[in-house]
Amino acid sequence: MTTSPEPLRSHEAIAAAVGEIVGSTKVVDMHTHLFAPEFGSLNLWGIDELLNYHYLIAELFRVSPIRYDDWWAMPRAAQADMIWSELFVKRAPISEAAQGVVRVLTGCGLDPCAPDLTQAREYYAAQDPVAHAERVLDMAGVDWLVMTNDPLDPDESIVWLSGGTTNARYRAALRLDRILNTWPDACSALKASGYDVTEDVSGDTFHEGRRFLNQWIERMKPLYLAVSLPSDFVFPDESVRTRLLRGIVLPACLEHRLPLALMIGVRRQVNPNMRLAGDAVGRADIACVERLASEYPQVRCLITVLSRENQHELCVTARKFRSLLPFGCWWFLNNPSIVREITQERLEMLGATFVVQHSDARILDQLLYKWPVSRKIIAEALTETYVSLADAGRPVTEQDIRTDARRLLADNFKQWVGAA
Ligand code: FIX
Ligand code: ZN
Repeated sequence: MTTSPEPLRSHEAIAAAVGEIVGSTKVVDMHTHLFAPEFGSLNLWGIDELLNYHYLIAELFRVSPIRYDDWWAMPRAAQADMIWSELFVKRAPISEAAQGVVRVLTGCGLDPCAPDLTQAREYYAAQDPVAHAERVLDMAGVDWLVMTNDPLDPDESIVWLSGGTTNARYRAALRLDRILNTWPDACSALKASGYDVTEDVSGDTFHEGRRFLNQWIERMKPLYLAVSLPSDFVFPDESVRTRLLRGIVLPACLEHRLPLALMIGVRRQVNPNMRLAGDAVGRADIACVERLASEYPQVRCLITVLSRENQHELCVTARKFRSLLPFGCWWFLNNPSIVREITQERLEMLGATFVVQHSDARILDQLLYKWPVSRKIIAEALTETYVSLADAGRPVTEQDIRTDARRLLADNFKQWVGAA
């Protein structure tokens, strides 16, 4: 594609160029819960999975009086039928997650007003999983993506032990939640696999924990280590988590030159009846991130925070520590109104030195709505930014826009993790 060196003179010209460039720039989706086709049943796709997304399950419980136990006892197809009936047929599907399903259906030429799922099921039954995955990634403009890989998940570890994936469009991120958030469980699992660790983090625990991580880093070749942390996360303190961070995780990051992704602000299982849909949000203390960044300036951290109220503080903290790379609008923040606000704020405070968005997709086909929706808002925020710059007297060219779009959608992350 040729890029004109001429300054863009009007609001309309800037908006058109930004829309075209942001719409066509290939994305690296740096945090998803997707799996390559080799992972078999962990690779979720198709209409039944789309409807059983935990965002939509939460919305079902708002409109249906069904008892939680009755819901979880239902077969998956019947659950999908019920979500379709309640959220798409009886009501206009206006929420962001529901609109997403509508976008996927219309994008595939399917009827979003269908009375049931017959047509959609027939369509998906005719797809080959590998070819479908390639096509979805191409249609969404996703160059490649990063999975979330838990070495202590038995279903997943079996696949890694037999070779993992050779698909270059799916890269690994080694997830540390079980180790850093539920150490007693992780400790039992490690012991059962022959690692000499103790629940009170004594003896050889650090050495053995490092041995475990070294083996899984070798096996998965992750681009980064990752953990989600509660809103009451404190660093440093006397907790097991701080000891494991200092004794195992941060040294592993330093030794292997791997970034650490910190996703802070979740309050897990405030309603356990809702299972995966039962997590909530809380405001975190960003001073903990400052202390971690001060103590470990060599560890490059990817960082996202779940509370809207923490976003401004995160920008300020990133301005103070070059080892921090803010990323994405996570989970409850991934709604157009909030993505717009956060993206604008980050552009104003950080320029193009952050990762503008990740999809967090759990179902492959979600890429077909999450990315187009995000791209549109990112384009609007960038247009406003460049119009203001032009207004200040610095003309903007297509080359400026192309470079920034690449940085925000792919290059900043690639550089951070050292990916070619
Ligand atoms: O911890 C995470 O990575 C979260 O993104 C998920 O656990 C969460 O359930 C989710 O799907 C958010 O979009
Ligand atoms: Zn996630």
